[in-house]
Amino acid sequence: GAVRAVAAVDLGATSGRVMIGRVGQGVLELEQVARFPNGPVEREDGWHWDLEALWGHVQAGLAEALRREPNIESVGIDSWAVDYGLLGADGLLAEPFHYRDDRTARGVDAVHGLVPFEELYRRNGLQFLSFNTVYQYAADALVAEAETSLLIPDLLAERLTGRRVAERTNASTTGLLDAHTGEWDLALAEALGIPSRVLPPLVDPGETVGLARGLGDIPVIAVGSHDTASAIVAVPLSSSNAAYISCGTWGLVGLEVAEPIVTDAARAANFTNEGGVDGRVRFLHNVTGLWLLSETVRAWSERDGAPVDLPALLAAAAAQSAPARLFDADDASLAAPGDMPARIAALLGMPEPDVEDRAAFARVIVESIADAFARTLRTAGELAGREIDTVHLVGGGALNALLCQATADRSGLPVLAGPVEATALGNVLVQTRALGCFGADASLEDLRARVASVFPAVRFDPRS
Ligand code: LRH
Repeated sequence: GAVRAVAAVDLGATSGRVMIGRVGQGVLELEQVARFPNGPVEREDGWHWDLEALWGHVQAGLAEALRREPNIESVGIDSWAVDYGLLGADGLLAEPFHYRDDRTARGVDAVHGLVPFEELYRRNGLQFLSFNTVYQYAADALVAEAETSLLIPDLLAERLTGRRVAERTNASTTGLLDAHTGEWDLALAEALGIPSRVLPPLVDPGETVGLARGLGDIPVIAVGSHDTASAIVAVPLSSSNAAYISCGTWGLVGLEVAEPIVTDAARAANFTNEGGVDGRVRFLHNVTGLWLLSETVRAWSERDGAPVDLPALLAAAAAQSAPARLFDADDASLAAPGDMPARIAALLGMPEPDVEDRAAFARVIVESIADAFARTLRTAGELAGREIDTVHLVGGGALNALLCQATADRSGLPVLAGPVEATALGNVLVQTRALGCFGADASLEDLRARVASVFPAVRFDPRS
């Protein structure tokens, strides 16, 4: 049959992109149409996202995609989780906050004062992250004035279609979705003083949200709008003993399971049960990922007054010997934007590196991330009662051979790297499945088999 085309908008915490996805007999490809930087912007009241800039890039990117490929049949949008915009009758009430803004600390105390974490976990299945939407709401006085609250991809879909909905995989990261039923936990919202009117009707990946008015009325199709949910669609998992690491700003390390695991042990290990496409559960833990490298390079570039080249730095890091000392990549002091080299040096108990020692320092960062990945893989296997035999590492981190090899070495497991653009691929696959490209009842396994056949993985075997 003919090759069909869709547009995928994929917004990450450090960059966004608009892609054309093409699917046909033996064809599964992405064409990047636009790529633009993203990041926290500091305002008087804290760290925000420049939503209007993102919206401008999304509109321009989609217009260019349609110019290049007039046959595009639909649009799907995904982004990082948890962040939201509050809407009144006339649109946004305020610029969305960045989840790394520390106002959420107040929200944590307020929420746990009303509902203890043990009970929250039983209900929503979410690991404790101080920025889960529920904590942000508790620190946000404007919630009381809002008509509705939309997570970032839903907010952009609303601008395209006028429809206000909550896509379910991303809604699962708010803390207000019942992990067992997949519906809003209205009793929990009420206990926390969150008005139920701000929680919009839920839609599932594959459903049409509405028609994009400025784009010739092509449909906006809900995808796994949580970027990690889309990424996991495109992980070519070969068996239930295969684990994944979706590695960008964060390293999301875990397994796909059929039912939430909300045991005391899972809670103590801070494992999450996020909603996946087709009702699958993403049982995983957030490990701080490439954020540590991107913030370090940002700090050095500011200090030098000239950009530090990350690929060159990583090449030099690979030539260093393996470090004796590591730091805990999950340490809370590394969460906020700021002087990352100074904070890491403080954790290591050593002075900040001179320019000539930067490669060795980058090596410590990469090995520390890999060490956290390896520990988390072991814990995931134990908690789920699975003998993990393979690790799929997808996302931008798959380009980092040093990280892939270190993860193999430290976990003792083969690492299969790629696809790099798993998130955009997952976005495209869910749209094109909804359009009927894979037959009426194609499963995730069918989609993953297609990924495996078109994107061969790069294999890293553990060295002793
Ligand atoms: C990765 C991600 C992750 C969330 C975090 C906020 O981009 O969506 O899954 O925990 O950002």
